[in-house]
Amino acid sequence: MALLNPELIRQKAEERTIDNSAKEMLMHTLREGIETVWDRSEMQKPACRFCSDGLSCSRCAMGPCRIISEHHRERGVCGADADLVVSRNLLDTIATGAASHSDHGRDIVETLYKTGKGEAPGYLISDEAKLKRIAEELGIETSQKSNDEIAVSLGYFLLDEFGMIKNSLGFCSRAPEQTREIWEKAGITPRSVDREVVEAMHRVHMGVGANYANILIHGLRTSLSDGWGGSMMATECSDILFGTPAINKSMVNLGVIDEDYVNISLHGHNPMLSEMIVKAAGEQELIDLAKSYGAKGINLVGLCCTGNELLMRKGIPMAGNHFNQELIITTGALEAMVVDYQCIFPSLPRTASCYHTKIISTSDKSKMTGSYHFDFKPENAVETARAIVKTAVENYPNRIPEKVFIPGDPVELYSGFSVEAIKEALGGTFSPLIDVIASGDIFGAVGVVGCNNPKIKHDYGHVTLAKELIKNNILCVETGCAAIASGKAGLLTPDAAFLGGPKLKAVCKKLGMPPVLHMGSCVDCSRILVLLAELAKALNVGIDKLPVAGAAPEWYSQKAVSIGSYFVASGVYTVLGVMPKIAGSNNVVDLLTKDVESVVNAKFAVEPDPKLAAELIISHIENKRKELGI
Ligand code: XCC
Ligand code: SF4
Repeated sequence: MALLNPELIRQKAEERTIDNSAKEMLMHTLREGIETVWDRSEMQKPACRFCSDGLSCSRCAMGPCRIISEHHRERGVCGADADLVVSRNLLDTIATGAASHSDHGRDIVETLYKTGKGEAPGYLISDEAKLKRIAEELGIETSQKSNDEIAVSLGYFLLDEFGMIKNSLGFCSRAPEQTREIWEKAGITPRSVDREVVEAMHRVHMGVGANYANILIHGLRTSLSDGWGGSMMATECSDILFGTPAINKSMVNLGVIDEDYVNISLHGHNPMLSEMIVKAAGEQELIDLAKSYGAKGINLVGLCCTGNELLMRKGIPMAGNHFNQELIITTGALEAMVVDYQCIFPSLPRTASCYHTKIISTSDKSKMTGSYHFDFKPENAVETARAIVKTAVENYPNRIPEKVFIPGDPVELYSGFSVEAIKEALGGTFSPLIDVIASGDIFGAVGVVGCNNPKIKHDYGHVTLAKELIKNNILCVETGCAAIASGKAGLLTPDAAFLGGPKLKAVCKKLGMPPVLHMGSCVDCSRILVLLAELAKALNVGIDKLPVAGAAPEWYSQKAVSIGSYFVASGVYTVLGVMPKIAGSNNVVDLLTKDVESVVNAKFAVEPDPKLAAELIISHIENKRKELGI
């Protein structure tokens, strides 16, 4: 790698990303010979065709098996055919994603419960009104109770939904009646979070599920237990603990690193960690310590979804999305990267070994070889957060000034578009939004979500799709790494309205809103579900009737598969930019891209070219508008 000439280096960086600050850093890594996700992706090529098509199975000790029809290997040792191998692999993927979101949700619910019990010093109920509102919505008596008591009851109620005594999920009643009827008829109403995931694991065991359709239908049910269960709990309880996001302004891209400060990046997913680091980093004693080392103070920056949580609630600047995580280390000005779980490259300590940066892991679920580990728990959160920030500050003198290279200027963005914030901005009711959708001033709305994946040029899928959609007067609501991509590209400001079609532009101007709304982290895709439910109920239809769609142009994670599945199961047509590992079974492909429509009135499509994906979405929205008679 280090042998590339400057022109080749520039070309390679151009091929890999459209994020300008990332481009500069990428050229830097190519010059210095620092390995990144793109290099490893190249080294993995060519990918195994059987794995890519979902045709390999290593579930049991009679295998591993590969289905190779052209060589008459039609079945694994146990007798499983292509349909079964592919569908089982997919259910495994959905269950992994649902489990990840939901286990994050459980950590938050547990923190809320312990906060009420007085066992989590340092945590507070930040949104008391929401605590009451959610408790009452779930039928919990609040009138005679203190906030702490309500937190305990609500926490207990939700923890109970992970198990199976109740066999129902409270937040499912938020879905419109018509949507719930579809679930009932299809037999996919989720019964509890853990039950669906455990049952999925049971069904993929050798000799259990042997009918691909039956397996995939359970995949939909499992994903619903994530979207309307674990993820929704994560969102709602995070709002209660840390505040419901309100519209705010901040900055994004690798340029948010400030050479004069102790820089700490917060990477991962759960705000129960990152919010505590924010508190600690605001303590005068630690700021003074940073100053005593010659820094001007402490600069916190976000990455990925925990970054989104902080951006949404606190306006903490955002360094970037998934594929910015290695590049931020190569600025040479990052004292510590604090991580919890999910989407954290296991090789980060290796990247950091070329610099002074300390990778600090905090979750006993997610220990990393080569990281500094702090055992972070609700009970010890305050002291542990302080110790982590102190470690970062004390690392400042180890910075090697000759290695510091910080690219360009950050871009301005607006975030904080929770459902509550949107409603408030509309004057306390969704009717203005419904009116502009009905009049066609907003042609439709699309949830653009998900990750980065080296199979798609970094951020190109997200940004191109969003631009095409707004050009056609379609409002984008985004979460996760997609939202960060739009932020870096300048789409999250009211000024970006000039890129929108004339009608959307006028609406954005009138309301002073961006054409692309940042609604939060990946668990906050549940905010999109709530918004859809509100719109559908106002129109007295199921979600499947709305002129809306979902898209995951650059998805990579199992969580994204779960999100895509609960979008579809909730009635939302969803276009993926990366082909899932299902091509080995025509039956599975047909079921997901055609036949599932007869069950939930929505389906998947796969289209790697974001411009063509936009065409698919526009024509879908056109059809939905016709059906609705608007
Ligand atoms: Fe991870 Fe949530 Fe994907 Fe980004 S979008 S790469 S899942 S951080 Ni959530
Ligand atoms: Fe092979 Fe069947 Fe075992 Fe899978 S479950 S490894 S297909 S024998």
